[in-house]
Amino acid sequence: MTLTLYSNPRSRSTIVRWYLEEKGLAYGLHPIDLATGEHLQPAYQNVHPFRKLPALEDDGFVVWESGAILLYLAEKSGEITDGQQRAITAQWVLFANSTLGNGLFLAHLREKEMPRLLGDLNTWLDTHAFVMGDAFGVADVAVGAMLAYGPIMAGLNYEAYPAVQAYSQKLAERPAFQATLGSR
Ligand SMILES: N[C@@H](CCC(=O)N[C@@H](CS)C(=O)NCC(=O)O)C(=O)O
Repeated sequence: MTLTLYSNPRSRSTIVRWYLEEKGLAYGLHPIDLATGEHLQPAYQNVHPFRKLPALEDDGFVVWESGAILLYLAEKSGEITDGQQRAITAQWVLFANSTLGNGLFLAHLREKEMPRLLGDLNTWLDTHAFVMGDAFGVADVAVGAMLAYGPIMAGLNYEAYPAVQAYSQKLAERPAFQATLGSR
């Protein structure tokens, strides 16, 4: 076992677990207790200098930030194979973790940003089965996770955006989702 995910069910480590399960990669969990502040202790600061979850260790190599971890695993699993694909995948992962996440979860942005972002995403998904085309991939984990957290964390619903709602439902039916984010 070379991959160790520093995790807590109430953190974005669950997004990484979803992708690990999708790819069938063997991994171990190193649970970190957020409630007792275990992540704030010096031992964990040696892993993640900013003392946040998640972080991933691969045979002594450490990477943190959930989006960077997803991109690392997409390369490792062979999903990303060339530079342009890497750029477009990073585009969607960064969009999910910054633009979309902020628009959905930062209260001062939501009123202005959420209708526009979800409206445009709805238009995109009207003609794309998955965000990068016909095949499910890591970009769908990043975007799908933000959409899945919407109802859980902010009471959002996507009724006004039928293609977004259908996409989110389609992702939620995946066994790897149900074993991870869907059972949190
Ligand atoms: N943008 C970061 C967010 C990291 C983050 O804020 N993690 C939260 C859990 S989801 C955390 O560690 N919170 C504990 C704290 O800030 O003390 C990522 O995607 O990895």
